[in-house]
Amino acid sequence: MNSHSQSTPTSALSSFFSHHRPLVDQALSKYSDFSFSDSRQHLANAIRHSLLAPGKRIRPLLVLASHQLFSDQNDPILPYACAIEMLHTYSLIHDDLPCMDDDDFRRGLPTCHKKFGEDMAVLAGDMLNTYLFELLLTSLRPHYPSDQILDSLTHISHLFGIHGLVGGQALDIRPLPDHADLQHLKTIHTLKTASVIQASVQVPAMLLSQPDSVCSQLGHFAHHLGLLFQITDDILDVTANIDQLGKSPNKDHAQNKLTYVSLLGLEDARAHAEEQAKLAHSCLDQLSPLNTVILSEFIDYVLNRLS
Ligand code: GRG
Repeated sequence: MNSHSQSTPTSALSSFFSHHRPLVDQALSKYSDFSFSDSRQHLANAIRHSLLAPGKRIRPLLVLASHQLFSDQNDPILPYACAIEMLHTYSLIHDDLPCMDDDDFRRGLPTCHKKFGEDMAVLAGDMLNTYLFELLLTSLRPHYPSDQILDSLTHISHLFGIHGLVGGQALDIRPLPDHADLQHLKTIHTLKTASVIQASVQVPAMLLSQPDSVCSQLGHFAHHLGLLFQITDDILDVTANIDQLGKSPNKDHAQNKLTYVSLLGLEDARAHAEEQAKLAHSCLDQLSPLNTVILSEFIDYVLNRLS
């Protein structure tokens, strides 16, 4: 890691976080404010338990930072920022289930199935994964052209399915013994982790009708940031404690999982993180003269994060 290892973001990013995180949290609370007089309220409570738990909100904040490259308005893109957090939360709820990673704690709280039962946890994930599309279809139309909305929804449904998040998870939980190499690890995390970060960064530019060259350069940036995020996740699994992680540490090690640390060792994993950070910075350089200061500080924040 850099010699100035730190847990708090640097100055421009820290004021960006303190201004924008409450916007995301308030909007998430508004969009999940369901009220039923029957047992669906139990499901609504399960959804809010996981969605409003204190996550870092990295993906929705990336959505807002990317939108601000081209627009000074946050309100039109807030539903998309929330949709990405809903997608991410659904994946965490399902990943924590006994049939997958089997975790008891997440975001410093009992996991969804521990508090509400496995049945409700499955449904909470299902609901978030469906509801996010309803939210997007009902809230983006006044602000963005229909063609751009359709292209964006096509793009994200691809990134969230078998060619992205879900496919990466399948590869991760059913590893083939002869595939334990760096190339395979990169494939898993390009699909599982980087695809959601790519959706966060690229879609604001797509909705705002930016040229293909800009959208794809943002995609390259997000790919490297996503891999960086995963490498630091693997490092934190063996170096951080339960208070920093909000979940049990050493899970990957205990489950004998293929990770950057198990494959390369801690030192080489750190060198790989530095390399991905460098590549992400060089992608941003290609976006000149756009003001990429916040995205650039995001890279250093992810590289040096302690939670
Ligand atoms: C079940 C389809 C499906 C996918 C699961 C989320 C996931 C995919 C796996 C969890 C394990 C893991 C290490 C994923 C990659 C990194 C990741 C998503 C870490 C958690 O994200 P943070 O640190 O969490 O941003 P918070 O709680 O801060 O939002």
